[in-house]
Amino acid sequence: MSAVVISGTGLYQPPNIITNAELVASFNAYVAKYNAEHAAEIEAGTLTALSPSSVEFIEKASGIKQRYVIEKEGILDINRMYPRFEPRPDDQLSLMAEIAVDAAKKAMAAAGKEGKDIDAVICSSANMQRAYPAMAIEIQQAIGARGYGFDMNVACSAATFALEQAVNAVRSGSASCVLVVNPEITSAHQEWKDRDCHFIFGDVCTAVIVERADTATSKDQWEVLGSQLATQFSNNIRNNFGFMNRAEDSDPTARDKTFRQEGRKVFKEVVPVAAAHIEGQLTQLHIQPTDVRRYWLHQANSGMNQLVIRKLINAEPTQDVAPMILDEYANTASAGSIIAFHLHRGDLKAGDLGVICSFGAGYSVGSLVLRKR
Ligand code: CO8
Repeated sequence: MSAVVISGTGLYQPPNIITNAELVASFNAYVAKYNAEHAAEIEAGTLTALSPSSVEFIEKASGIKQRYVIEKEGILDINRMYPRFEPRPDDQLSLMAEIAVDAAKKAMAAAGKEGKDIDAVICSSANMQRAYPAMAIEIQQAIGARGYGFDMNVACSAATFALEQAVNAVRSGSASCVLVVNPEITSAHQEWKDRDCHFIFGDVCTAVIVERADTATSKDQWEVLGSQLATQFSNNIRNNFGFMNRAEDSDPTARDKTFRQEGRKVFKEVVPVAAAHIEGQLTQLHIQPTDVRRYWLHQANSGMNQLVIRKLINAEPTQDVAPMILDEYANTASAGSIIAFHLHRGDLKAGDLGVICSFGAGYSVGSLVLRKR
């Protein structure tokens, strides 16, 4: 049986940046307007005044300095505060497929593959643009791939969970070369009016090629030594938007129909789970955490990643051991650990070990142990 390798990655980066200063200026203008418009109710105690956000808080609490977004004006418009996208006719490539195709073509070029070489497409992200047909099948057609495609969603762990499906498909022989794409248009389901989370997310798309080692021609190959997935139900990160909303006569614009979380609980509960998950997987593979040359971790909060690394290697986390891309990209849901892997692996040598690990809503944790060939 041939080994299974990751032989190429690609990244779509949106054209617009929103800095923390721009975001906070817009948010605070919205707060001032809201408080002025509701002054009487606030005075009477029937409404609570909104509090302003601050750049200092955002950078200290999260490590985020800016985010990329596909559309910026609608988000910063205090009378709207979400992106403005033109609806597209059914015969035009949908936006989610478009960014996925962009990232996919870059990953295919890196792996030396054409559409005809790919026989499975998995589109996996924290939210899908539509219910059906599957985004993956539209992407499959757009890149000229063979075989089959399907969508899946495990929120922030969507990429690692999809990679395990890709690895298993190649191992079992149901596919020989799989494209995994993670188009994350988080700006459309982020809650930009909520001070607790308005700074967290950014848009992006990542793509990964997984194939049999004996078909791989890329100079940059990463053997997948193992993958491990775990889930445990929690309501601490939740979004109730869905096809039942209409039948339940619930308001599709209500607060529970966009991203919401108990951030502090998530922080406390997920760090030990993620560290134990990685350690457990490494133990099974007879690898010490300190033998791992690089950890490409989920990018939700710089403090979280520092704690995970400290628990694992009992040393100060450095950019060399666990590179952070959060400051530039913010939290990009499932794509974060893959962006880190995409941007920060060129200096590793044959034989070096690395771990990709995601953690987030579900709760969910997914990890892959890789060895540079
Ligand atoms: N500006 C100024 N002050 C603020 C702000 C703000 N914007 N927000 C809160 N504060 C204040 C609070 O009011 C509070 O004040 P006080 O102490 O007086 O009560 C104080 O700051 C501290 O507030 P918190 O306790 O909420 O702040 P934390 O230190 O916990 O930091 C974080 C908040 C950054 C959110 C932090 O808790 C965190 O990062 N937690 C981890 C979250 C995480 O990893 N979540 C994963 C989500 S991603 C995922 O799983 C994928 C989901 C699907 C994608 C969805 C895409 C849209």
